[in-house]
Amino acid sequence: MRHIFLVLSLFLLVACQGAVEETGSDSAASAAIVAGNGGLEMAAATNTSEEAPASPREPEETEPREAEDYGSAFDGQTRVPRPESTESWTTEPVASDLEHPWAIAFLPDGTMLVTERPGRLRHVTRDGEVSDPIAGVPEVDARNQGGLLDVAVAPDFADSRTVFISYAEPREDGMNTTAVARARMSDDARSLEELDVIFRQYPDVTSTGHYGSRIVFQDPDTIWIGLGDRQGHPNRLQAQDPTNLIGTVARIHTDGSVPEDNPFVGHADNAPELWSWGHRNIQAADIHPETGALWTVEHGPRGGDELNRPEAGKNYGWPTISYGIEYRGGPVYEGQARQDDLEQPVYFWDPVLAPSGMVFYTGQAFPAWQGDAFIGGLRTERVSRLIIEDDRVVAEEWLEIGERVRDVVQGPDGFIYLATDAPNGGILRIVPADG
Ligand SMILES: [Ca+2]
Repeated sequence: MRHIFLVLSLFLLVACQGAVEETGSDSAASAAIVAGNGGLEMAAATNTSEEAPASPREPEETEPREAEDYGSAFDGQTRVPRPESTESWTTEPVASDLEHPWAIAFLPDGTMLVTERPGRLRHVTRDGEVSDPIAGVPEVDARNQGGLLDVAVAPDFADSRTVFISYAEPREDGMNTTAVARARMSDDARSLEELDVIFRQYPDVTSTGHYGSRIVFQDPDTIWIGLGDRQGHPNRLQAQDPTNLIGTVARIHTDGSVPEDNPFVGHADNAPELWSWGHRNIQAADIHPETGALWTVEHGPRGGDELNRPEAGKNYGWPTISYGIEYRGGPVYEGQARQDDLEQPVYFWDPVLAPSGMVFYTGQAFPAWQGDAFIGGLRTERVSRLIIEDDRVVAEEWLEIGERVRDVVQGPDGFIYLATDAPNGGILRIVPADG
């Protein structure tokens, strides 16, 4: 009886942690209220450069840190100054009535594919007209953080009509995993054809959190997949075990095969798909437009969200080291933020963003933003703009959106498109403000 009680308590603890983490709130109920506020009726967020701060070298962040004692490993690893000037911008609605949209991907004709977490993929026109659900999406485990997650369009889509989706896949015995499937989009964009599951994180676990799952292309034949630690003790301890794919970045070819130059190919028991390890929950990733390097952003513990530039075969430390504290309070295991043989993040947020979605901006609509990283915030309801020089963050600006931001992508028009996370969410875009 006592055993059952303990198991139940642990389950409830983990479940509550999942609900709290993405809101950064002590109350899951208040999160539901905030989420219910979504929709397009809210006034558009606007900022103009005339409102530039009086003291431009002050950090934008003024809230106290969760773990002040941890300091940082180098200057500029957290709370960098805000930039001195910015573009004038505003937001405008593109599409509405989407249930927890998770990802946006543009097709070559300027229309979009959008996932809704409960398990629907939709086609959205440039005018914001939303299609019926596209047929052929596999069954998903849509409990808690799970469901249909990322969508990515192959660089050769114009010829191949190939798309990729990631999702929480139900497995045997009540378990699940993060899967990636490749499919052909029918000519009328109404159904997925020839669907093939090319990747599964292993092992399967019993959890409904930390699926990660952003897909990015290194080249037309190779993708990186940012994964999660499947949340809570003991799952997350496996992020320090390189024989599995818990808490990793995986790298595979688009046919599902393993690239021969992956760091652990031929290394005894280590997972051949593994690119980097020791990650907590990667929900944002993009390729740097000049260096071609992979950058990722992961949900950390309370005060430990991280920006990383994952390199082949390296260990990014979770949960052995981390900034921040447990969501329930108290240190993460030994309470260490640094260790010589483990990698430091390029940057971390304390307090957290609850990050999701990332793009390096290369468009013409905002010339002053070219080369900067834009990262979505769920808890913070903002987009964080990072100015990066020589692989270090030198300035951070907050674009206050006023809705939970789940994905951030650049449109072919150079505008920045956002998926807003709510039961009645939608797509917004950031456009230049008049004048
Ligand atoms: Ca780390």
